[in-house]
Amino acid sequence: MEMLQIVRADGEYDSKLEPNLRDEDLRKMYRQMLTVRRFNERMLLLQRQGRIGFFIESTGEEACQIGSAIPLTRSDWVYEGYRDPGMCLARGVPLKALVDQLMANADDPNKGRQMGVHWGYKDWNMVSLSSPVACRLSQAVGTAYAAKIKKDNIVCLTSFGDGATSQGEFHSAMNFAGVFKVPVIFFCENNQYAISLPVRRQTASENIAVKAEAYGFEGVLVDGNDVLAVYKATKAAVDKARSGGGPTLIEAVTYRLGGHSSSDDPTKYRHSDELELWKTRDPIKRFRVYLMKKGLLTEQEDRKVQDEVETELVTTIKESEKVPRPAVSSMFTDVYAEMPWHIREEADELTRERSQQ
Ligand SMILES: Cc1ncc(C[n+]2csc(CCOP(=O)(O)OP(=O)(O)O)c2C)c(N)n1
Repeated sequence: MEMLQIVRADGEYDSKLEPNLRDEDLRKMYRQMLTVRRFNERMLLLQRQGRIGFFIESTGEEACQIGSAIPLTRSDWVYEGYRDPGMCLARGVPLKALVDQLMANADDPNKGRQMGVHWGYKDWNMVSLSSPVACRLSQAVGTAYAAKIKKDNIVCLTSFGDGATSQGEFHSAMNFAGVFKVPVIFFCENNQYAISLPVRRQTASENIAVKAEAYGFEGVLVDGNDVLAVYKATKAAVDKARSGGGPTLIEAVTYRLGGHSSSDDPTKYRHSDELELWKTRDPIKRFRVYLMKKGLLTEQEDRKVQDEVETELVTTIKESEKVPRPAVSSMFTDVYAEMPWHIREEADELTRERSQQ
């Protein structure tokens, strides 16, 4: 199986394969990838300073996140992963909403109730993330199948890691999607590790994309550090799903440059040589060179974008930190349409106790 690559690690590109994107779209993609990179760096620092509780980095996986989200429309549905803040941004979720989520403050649309990095933005059709590995796959298949029955012209994309492909749920979701020709895109960000377990211990198959064959639909292997290749593969899968052609499994080959989470030390289980090799394949560096070769970015413009992204982040963090925690009373709301008596009793008791403190 050949891997789709349009822009090589050194920024050279195959003009015959370039997707049809406007100059302003390409510049926007670059800016969004940069935002994800700086967001990751800053949030990890905030975690180390005790200003947020927990964080999961996605440094190195920016092309996967941006390239896969752009081909979707606003009415499509996304079951994103914790390593997909860029998918949120590319769908239009404001940066502040991401920072609010991590700060668990009152402006967070989910009112601070979810675990950090468990994104979920109803207004952008991004479903609140469930932690168990691979459980999003069948949720996405269910949503896409329902849309098919209702004849809603939407597709559903779900993103997951290489580790998820060893779960039974991966098999169930892929099998159901194949049999019922469900309009779903399985987007596997193969970042080479499931916490400390390398992908070679995950499967004996030549790759993950090839597994789609067993379920009767197409599997596509793509360079996950090449944003144009990710875009092109996802766009084709989205168009196919929307026109009734059923599911696609996309394996985007990438690398997690950081740890699994803010609680992990990757030097314990992987060699620095490997890390250094993957740094030479950096998705942002190569896209920058590509844009410069195309005459769409100068050194000066690059510095300006970098500064703007940095300023936006700093301002956003300041704003989010000013927002108070959600009101304690909010923990009793949103569970039932009408509050039942036993919850009312608990809420009243808490109010009484707090007023006596
Ligand atoms: C069913 C289940 N088992 C174990 C865990 C603990 N866990 C959280 S993330 C993770 C690794 C997932 O790896 P992968 O699917 O490759 O995604 P990545 O984190 O690399 O993006 C594990 C084992 C879990 N959340 N759910």
